[in-house]
Amino acid sequence: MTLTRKDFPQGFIFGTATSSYQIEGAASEDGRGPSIWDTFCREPGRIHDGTSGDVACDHYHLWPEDLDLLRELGVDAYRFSLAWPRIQPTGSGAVNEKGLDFYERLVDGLLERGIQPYATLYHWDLPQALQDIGGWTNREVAHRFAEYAEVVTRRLGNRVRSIATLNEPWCSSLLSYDIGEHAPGLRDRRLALAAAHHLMLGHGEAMQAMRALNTGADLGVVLNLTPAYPASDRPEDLAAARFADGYANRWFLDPVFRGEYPQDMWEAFGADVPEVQAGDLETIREPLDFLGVNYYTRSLVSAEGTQKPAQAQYTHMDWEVYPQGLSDLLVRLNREYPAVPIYITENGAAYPDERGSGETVNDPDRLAYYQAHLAAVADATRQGVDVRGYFAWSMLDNFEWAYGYSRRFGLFYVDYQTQERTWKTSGRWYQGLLNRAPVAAD
Ligand code: GBH
Repeated sequence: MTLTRKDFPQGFIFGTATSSYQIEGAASEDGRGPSIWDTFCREPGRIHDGTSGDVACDHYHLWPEDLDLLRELGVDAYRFSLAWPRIQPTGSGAVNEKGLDFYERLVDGLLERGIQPYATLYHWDLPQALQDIGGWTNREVAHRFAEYAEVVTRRLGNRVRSIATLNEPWCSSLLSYDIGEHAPGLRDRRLALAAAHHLMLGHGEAMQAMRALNTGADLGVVLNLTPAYPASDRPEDLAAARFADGYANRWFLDPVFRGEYPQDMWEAFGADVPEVQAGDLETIREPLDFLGVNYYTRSLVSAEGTQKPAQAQYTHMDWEVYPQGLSDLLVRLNREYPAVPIYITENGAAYPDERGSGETVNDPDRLAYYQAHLAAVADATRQGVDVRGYFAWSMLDNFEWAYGYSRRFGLFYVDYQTQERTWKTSGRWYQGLLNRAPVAAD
């Protein structure tokens, strides 16, 4: 069964996504201040291949060519993030106009090419100066974030189709302060839950500040959701799966949609729970125009720990390929939370692509991953879930955080020596789905 646009609702948006630190490079150009990822990458042992985003895909310079590739790909929309330290090098106060100008050129460049800009304000590159006062564990940073959101929205709000506040607050809090895999690399659950609360508070305050500007851009937040399945129906496995779901998903979904933390998790976290001030949860519950969902895999949980089914397929990240998890997740969101338009803001897979001698990089596994997950999205829409669009992660191979350049997610292969971009078969397939004839190179 070949997928076509007709399998999706009228007006469904197809796009692809990137983030600032992962592709831009130009880490100290035009007044950009240091971010926590610049710092983290310099700490020995943090990044598996010892690299950083200093150069990355050099998109800061190559953006016009990259936007031409997007046009050739035929996407309706492009999701990118803005680097806060380009716009406010120390995270507060005066605006660095050169930084904001870059994003203005990018947005105008997209519009000129008929591509709708979907902006994300925060994809993890916190100004280092704000980490120096405690980062997201400091409530003050939430207020700084709302000011930054206002600055960006004043300039670009009337030209972008959509603004997401945060990308994956789970990663910026629990993965960064509890698990310690991302910047700033701490292992302290109490700090992690404080960070999570202030991230969500910053999201809510930013929503309110942006709402007041009335620009017409859709406003929302992007969550990474990892559905947790119990390995069996033993009560202890069910309980473990419920905890995993609370830790990964409900800790963020419940405050945003219900204005409350999940009771079972609040009890399980005991003394580590955050300080919640009067009014915080009301702010966090500010109504959304959309929810962005990033989906990569599921978890299969038993009381003994996470299981890896032997029959399953795994990507280069060692994440199980489980497309059913995406349709299950969407149906569940629709059933358990208030209806809101949903975008799949990221979905994709890493595979160890090798650049051969041919014109195209052959990546059948990634292509199959996209086909299966897009079919799962189409299936969810037939079950009544209001999914408005899908963004493939990622447009380009890029700096994959703790994995450096050792993991490739792109529709386009990037040769980091030459910065040459090469089409992958998955990119050609996506182009075909989008129903534009391949354009001959000129
Ligand atoms: C996204 O994070 C990021 O937004 C993006 O920048 C990044 O490049 C992309 O994914 C690929 O990593 O960790 O084994 O328990 C996704 C982060 C991935 C975190 C799946 C939870 C669950 C599997 N999520 N992960 S596991």
